[in-house]
Amino acid sequence: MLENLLRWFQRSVLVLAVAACSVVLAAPAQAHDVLESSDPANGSSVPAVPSRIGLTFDHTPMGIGSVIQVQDGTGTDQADGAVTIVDNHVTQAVKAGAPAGKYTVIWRVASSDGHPIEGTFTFTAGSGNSGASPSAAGAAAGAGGTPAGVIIAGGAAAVLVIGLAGGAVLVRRRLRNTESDA
Ligand SMILES: [Cu+2]
Repeated sequence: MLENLLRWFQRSVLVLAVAACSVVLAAPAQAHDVLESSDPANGSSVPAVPSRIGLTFDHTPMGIGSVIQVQDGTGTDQADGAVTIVDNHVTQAVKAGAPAGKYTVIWRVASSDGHPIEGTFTFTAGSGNSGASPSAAGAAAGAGGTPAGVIIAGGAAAVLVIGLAGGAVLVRRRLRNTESDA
């Protein structure tokens, strides 16, 4: 009778753990971030190369592995300094003196669910970037917030620990019963 109960409990813990893991795996697919807009907009013509490129996502990407290349017409990367993420806005400074012409922006960021996402867009600038580089100010601002994936994983781990602790108590009780029976 007690053995059956223990077996049932062990199975419950296993089911619970598997369920917790599938929540962890299922949640990310729904939370995959999407690029909502860019500045300059894809395919647009602007009077001059802007001093920074802006990307707006529907969620705040994680502050890891972000790369934004700003390639001029010759394929030279005119990006200046690191990518800056503030809320759902991702910014890349452009080198002062970046020439006029067609640009291709190649971006890659870590979605808030941890998946890498990437894309490209283009714009054409009538003249070069004459402004001072804002990269020093941009680099000071870091990414903030706790990634949702970390919270979910923490919750799953807590469920697992509670389940294992419960199982250990049952096993101990069962051992004590076995001893008193003997
Ligand atoms: Cu995803």
